Amino acid sequence: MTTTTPEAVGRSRPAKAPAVFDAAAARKDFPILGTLVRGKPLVYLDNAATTQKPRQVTAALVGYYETSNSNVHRGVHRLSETATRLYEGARAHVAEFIGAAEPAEIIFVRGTTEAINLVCHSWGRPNVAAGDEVIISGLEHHSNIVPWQRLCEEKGARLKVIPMNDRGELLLDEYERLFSDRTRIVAVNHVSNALGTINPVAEMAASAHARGVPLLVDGAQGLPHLGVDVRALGCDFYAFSGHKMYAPMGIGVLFGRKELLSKMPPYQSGGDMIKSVTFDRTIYNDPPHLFEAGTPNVAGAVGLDAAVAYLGGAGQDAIRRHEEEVLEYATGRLGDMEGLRIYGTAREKAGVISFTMEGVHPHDVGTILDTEGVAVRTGHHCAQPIMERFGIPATVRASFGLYNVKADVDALVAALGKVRSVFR
Ligand code: 7TS
Repeated sequence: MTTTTPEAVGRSRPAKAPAVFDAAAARKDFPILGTLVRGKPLVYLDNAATTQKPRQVTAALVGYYETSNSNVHRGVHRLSETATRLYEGARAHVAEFIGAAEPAEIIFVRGTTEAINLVCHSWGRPNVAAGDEVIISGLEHHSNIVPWQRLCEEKGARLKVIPMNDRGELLLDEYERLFSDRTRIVAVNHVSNALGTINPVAEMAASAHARGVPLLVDGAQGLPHLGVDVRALGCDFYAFSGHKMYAPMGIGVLFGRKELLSKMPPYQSGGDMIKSVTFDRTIYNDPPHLFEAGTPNVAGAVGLDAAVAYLGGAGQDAIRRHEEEVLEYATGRLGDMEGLRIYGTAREKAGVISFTMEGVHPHDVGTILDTEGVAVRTGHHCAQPIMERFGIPATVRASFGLYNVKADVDALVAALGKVRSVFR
């Protein structure tokens, strides 16, 4: 028998977040960090790909399924009311967490990829025509390139790309010059998953708005490291994935300003996005439901809600300071290693170190690190244009989460020493 009540599922947030983040204590919330990989303690440094989940999130998932599981928005029975309250409660908490004006500005989707596709489909198709222009940056993940490229191909529009310098920073003068009277939207990431660059999105939004152009932020890597206040950023759309912020896979969010959402046609069609249907005519529902056709990922939303409570309770500013410290330590230690080159040396950086080792293919580095229990990502990180910009096929990427500590960096450096000894 479980003792969790439906009302207890999801959240417990202290009144005030502490000023300092206690990573050692937080590690105890993540059971996977206590496991062995290939006989060695796991050193998890692949957080940009996905983060691990704290007990608070997995307990919320189990609690939901054991006490409250039901479909939402359709039953009069008790469980359906509870599930609906939890789902809509999650929406309200996410809205509050990111500073949205109201819950209706939060659309639940599968993740960042779906959020960007939704905007391309429902905002892009009606608003981008032949000869128009879309601005993205050279730092984008494929999921903020390919949907825009397809839209431009379909419409006969032009994709313009903001270049970067050798540190991996966007050239803002060039950005200003890319605007024309045909610019329809700007889409840029908050933090680069391949280089860690933090982009000045508030400034970039102000430039776009001065010309009457909306701006979408791909926040997949922004929210987990920096937190976000969408009103302070001044963005029109902000997309993020639950699984990169300690929540389950398969749930994500598109924030959209109400003014834009209210003018957008549906994305997918089916149940829940309608008010009434006859064979002659369908009357659509209002946002956010208009964009959430079909049974949603209710458990995912409950898990996301728990992750939001977890991050809110720990305090995103405190988490950010802790991660900055670990990143700085790692940059120093890796920077001291002979034959190791770091890609992405922006002045404003978060969460990521991409590097190569002279004479060793990144995949070989990753494979040897794995034998030491150290999990990193190797490859192009779904950002091939960045690799092309630097003239390399791939990098090794260590990416940090809130539970990483300096000892993880020491383990990485020791394992890289092993790589060196094998390839000497
Ligand atoms: N945008 C950025 C900046 C990302 O880093 C990613 C995923 C996505 C969009 C797509 O997110 P999804 O949840 O819809 O897949 N990035 C990575 C990565 O760096 N390694 O694996 C996935």
